[in-house]
Formats: sequence, structure tokens, C-alpha cells
Amino acid sequence: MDLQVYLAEKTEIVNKRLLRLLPAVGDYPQSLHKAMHYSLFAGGKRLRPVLVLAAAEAVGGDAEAAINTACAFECIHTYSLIHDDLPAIDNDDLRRGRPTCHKEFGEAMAILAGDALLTVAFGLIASTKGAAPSAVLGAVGELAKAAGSTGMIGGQMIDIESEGQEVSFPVLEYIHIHKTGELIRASVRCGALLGGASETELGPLTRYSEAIGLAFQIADDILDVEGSSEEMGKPTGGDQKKGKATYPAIIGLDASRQRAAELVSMAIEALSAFDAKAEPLREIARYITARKK
Ligand code: GRG
Repeated sequence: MDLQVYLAEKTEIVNKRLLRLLPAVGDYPQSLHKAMHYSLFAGGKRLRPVLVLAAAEAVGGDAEAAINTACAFECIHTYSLIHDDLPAIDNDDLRRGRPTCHKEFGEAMAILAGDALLTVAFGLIASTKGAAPSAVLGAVGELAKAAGSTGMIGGQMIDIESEGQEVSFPVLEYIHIHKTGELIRASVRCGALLGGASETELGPLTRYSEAIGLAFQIADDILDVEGSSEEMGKPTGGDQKKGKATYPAIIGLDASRQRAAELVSMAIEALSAFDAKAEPLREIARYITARKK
């Protein structure tokens, strides 16, 4: 299979559905909807929604059952980026190759656009058609936990508290697994649940998602050291300047590359009992360490 073609197809499906489900730019209050659309359609890779769709596909599920939840993950992800870029957190001026939301629209608007994207996400899941109600409820619970204080926000908080500190390896792993890994794990699990996965399928898919979630953040750390600012759409080297806890800073670049490669192998191995329908998930795992942005 050609992953780039697969990603482009799924991205188009997700973008079309986001446009259909979210308030339009011209809907009142226009300024708020403009800011939400600005960040949501800024050219993100759509990794999390694609994972939702690919996991549903891997268990033979119907794409329609998973698509609204796929969109919900992109809304939560975009909200986290908008808030992360704020002056009170990372104070970044560029994201996805253009001015960050607060640079373009002001801080109050960026806070509210993020809040609105977080809130709408749960409404999108509730509007799912074609999945068992128990699976929809399961997806709501998974996303709430993954995005909350014992998930992404918890990881972000420890990340902030660790800035400029000497960080132990277990704390570094806690930050990466929670800040980034939890949302990726939940993307796969929600797609699988909505696709009608059995318990036997959910276990290996969870192991897959945990391995790629951690590999993704390690790859992101490596890209911040050696990636191109142009391809990344933001200045690189920011982690070191901010004294962030990263894999390269704590175990070095070579060991970081090795760990990311091991995790990708573990992820692919976890899917050994799955047939060709899981090929997109296998290709996504390979892409995570090969990507340039
Ligand atoms: C809620 C303030 C707040 C933060 C939550 C996710 C997060 C924690 C902060 C965002 C900043 C960051 C570097 C997070 C790590 C996860 C990560 C690598 C995000 C970038 O994801 P990509 O590469 O981005 O998928 P695109 O732009 O392609 O969607």
C-alpha cells in the first residue's frame, strides 16, 4: 500500500467531515469561528484521526461509525496546540508554518477558540451514527481520560514543572507517555471500539498504540534537534532553549533513535495476528520515525 495516498485520502475525508460538522466561519460569533477554523485547517498531519479510521478498518469496522470521533480527536489535538503556544505556556509565534492562533487573533480569542474546540469534540462523538451505543459511550470515556489530568494535561503539567530541572528517566517517560502518548493510544482504542473490536483484538491494538505513542514523541524530540525548521513549520531547537525534558537531552541522540526504532518494531509485532486490513496501521508505525515533520 502507498501510505502517502492513504493519508491524503483519509485527510480529505476528515477535512470534509469537520467542515460539515463544525459551525461555519460565517456563523455568529464569526470572530471565534474564524479563529477555530484558522488553527484547525492550518495543514496538520491528521495523524490522530487517521489512526481512529485505520484502527476501525483493522477490525473490519465501518468507517462511518468512526469518522465523527476521528474529527473529535483532531479538535482536541488542535485545542492543545493552541493553548500550548500561549505566552503563559510555551510562548510560540509559529505553528504549522504560520503565526500561532494568539499571534493572529489575540490571547483571549486563542483561549476561547481552544476551549470551544475541546468542548465541541464531545458533541461530535455523541453524534456518531452506525456504532453500538456502548461503543460510543466507551469512546467518550476513553477520550475524556486521555485528554484530562491523568492523561495529556497531567503530562503537560509535569513537563512545565520540569523545565530547567534535572529530570530522571521515569519522569521523562511519564511526560512523554501522558503528554503525547495518551491521545494516540485513545485514537487507536476508540477507532477499534467503534469498529466493533473484540477483547482479543483490543489488547494487541492497545500495545501497538502505546508503542507508537511513545515513539512519536521521541521522534518529535529528535526532529527538534536535527529537523528542518522549514519542514516543521516552526523554529527547531526550542526544546533545548527552554530546558525541556527530552530523550536526546537525557539519553543522547543515538540511544533515542534506537529506542524509537525498537518501539516501532514492537508496535508492528503487536499486530502479528492481524490480516492485511491492519496494513495501514503497520505503515503508520514505520512512518512515525521516518517522517521529516
Ligand atoms: C492542553 C496546553 C495543553 C497541552 C497539552 C499536546 C500538548 C499537551 C501540547 C502540544 C505541544 C506538543 C509539542 C505536544 C507534543 C505532541 C506533539 C508532538 C504535537 C504535535 O503533533 P503533530 O506533529 O502536529 O501531529 P500536526 O501539526 O501535524 O497536527
